[in-house]
Amino acid sequence: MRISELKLHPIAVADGPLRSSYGLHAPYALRTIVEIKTTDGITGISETYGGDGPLAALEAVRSRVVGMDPFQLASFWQYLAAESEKEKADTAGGRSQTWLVPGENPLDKHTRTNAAIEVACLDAIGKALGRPVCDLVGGKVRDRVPFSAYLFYKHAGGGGMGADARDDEYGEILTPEAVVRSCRQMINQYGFKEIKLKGGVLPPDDEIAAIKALRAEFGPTFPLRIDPNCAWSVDTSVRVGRELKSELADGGYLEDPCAGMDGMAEVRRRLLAEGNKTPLASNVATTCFAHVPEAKRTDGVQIILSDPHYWGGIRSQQKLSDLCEVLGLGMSMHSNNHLGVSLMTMAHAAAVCPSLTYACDTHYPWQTEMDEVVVGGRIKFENGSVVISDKPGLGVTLDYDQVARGTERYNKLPYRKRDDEAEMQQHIDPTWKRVLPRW
Ligand code: GKR
Ligand code: MG
Repeated sequence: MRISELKLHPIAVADGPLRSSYGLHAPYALRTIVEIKTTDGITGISETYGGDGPLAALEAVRSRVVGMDPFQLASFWQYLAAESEKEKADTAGGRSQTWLVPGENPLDKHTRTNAAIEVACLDAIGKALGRPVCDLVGGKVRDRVPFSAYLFYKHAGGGGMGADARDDEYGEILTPEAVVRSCRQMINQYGFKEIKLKGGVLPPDDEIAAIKALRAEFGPTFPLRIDPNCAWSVDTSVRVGRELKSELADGGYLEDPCAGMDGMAEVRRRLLAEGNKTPLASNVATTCFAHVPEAKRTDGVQIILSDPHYWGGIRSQQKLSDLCEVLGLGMSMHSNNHLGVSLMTMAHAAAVCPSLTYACDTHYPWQTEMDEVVVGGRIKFENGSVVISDKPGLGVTLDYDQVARGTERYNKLPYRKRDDEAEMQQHIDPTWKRVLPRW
């Protein structure tokens, strides 16, 4: 079996005006659907970040991918790793996501590209053999992958623009009452059993109040997390950790409260000194294998938030799971706006990682049926989990009409990258800047 064709479908997916410390989500999130065809007529698919950067990186490997045996994934990575080595000198700034969101960090380029090609190859192999992707890499350790209710502060609006605007399912969410209401709505619809609030948007006391309101409404059996994406200073992080000590206990965590591993390590030391064992999780300070030893050495991160899209793919995810087990670190999964192909990738990746013991993040509830590109429409959740079936590959195929609609939307857009700061200035406050720490 050889790869005979690589097709890249850039698409735009309606997205609501969600807030984070990065700024505001644009009316459309950008994604790329990757499709490979093999000489035996099999199609393999994957989904990755969108816009010019990720697309160019995929274009750059076209001649290496076409003609490749889809089983030869290790040598494909070897090739990309060598390319990455060559380019390293040109890249200023750190690898972390403190300033750059995933998809926009040039240092993620090779792991991101590897993941997109690896997953499409695994999907094709699975479809050729009639086996699910998880079976190709050792088999699943769980039949269902739990996801969490991922809550966001947001302005009114459901995403999209003009005649293509989506219904505003959740309405404006800027108060503790609205956070609780949106959570109830999401849990009723999807059955999630764990809750994460994207913070770093309102002053810390308002976000503390929101977490306390969630605890009051849902009780201690729903683990709670808050993630301000580095919006707080070390002092503020310690204060929030102190005030939310009981709410973040029992399966909860404090995620990337401040910028940098040293800051995270200081927060950890000061909380521990007070007898507060709330673990710190990160997808900002730790974004690649090279960050893991420092996370362990400094104790700045106790739970690594992986993501098959930029850690290198499903096999890298498994390596990370083993590493976390050896080092005594916890592991969960980060997300960005995505559709069903990514959801199934995340589910298969989580299903094969023994040490992934927390419910994974997903932005899926923020997207709608109108944008889904898989045949049969949106993936169903059962009691907050995605079921890993025996269907071949990722278990999904493309609805080409829907892909074409996504590409049509993409072609009409004036932007080709995610820029939450620019969106914030355009729609909310022309003077807004991403300042860290903000509080
Ligand atoms: O969608 O605004 C967002 C999130 O802030 C996302 O970009 C983050 O990467 O969900 C992510 C996180 O956990 O930090
Ligand atoms: Mg995070």
